[in-house]
Amino acid sequence: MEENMPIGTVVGQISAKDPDDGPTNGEVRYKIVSGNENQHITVNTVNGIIELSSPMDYEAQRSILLVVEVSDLGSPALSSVCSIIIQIIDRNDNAPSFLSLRIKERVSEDASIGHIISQVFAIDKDSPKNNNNKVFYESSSVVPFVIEPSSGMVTLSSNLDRETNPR
Ligand SMILES: [Ca+2]
Ligand SMILES: [Ca+2]
Ligand SMILES: [Ca+2]
Repeated sequence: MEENMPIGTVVGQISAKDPDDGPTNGEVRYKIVSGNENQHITVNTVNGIIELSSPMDYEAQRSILLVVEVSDLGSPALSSVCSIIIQIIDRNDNAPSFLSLRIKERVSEDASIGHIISQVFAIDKDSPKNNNNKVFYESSSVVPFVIEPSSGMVTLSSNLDRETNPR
């Protein structure tokens, strides 16, 4: 199941068979007996439909363990349990963010083209699967620097002149 799915999304259905005859001995009821720590899931007592009761965040929790008990209505009731693991699939719901928003570097005006000025870093909390956390750098201002898209390395792209370009 993907993260951020709406409440009420049907995740699956459990079904158990009871070979006994009759309206009570053969009829079953489902109940979550353990797991489901953060109460994200409900299981319908009668039909075993597994539903989402609060949205999942992959970055906070990657799977849900459910232990479900099925019991008949006989007297005494007979039951068995089964465990279910629901894996959460990442969606690209986090934008990358820079580790520092302002970087100040001093560059000599006679630095040559290609001189390394700085390196910027950004992180993205999504999973590496599908490159959801892969970061590319791009500069949107007209400056005498270029930024290497994958490494974030900032280098000088034209000659500086303190008299025309004081900062
Ligand atoms: Ca998320
Ligand atoms: Ca995500
Ligand atoms: Ca992302």
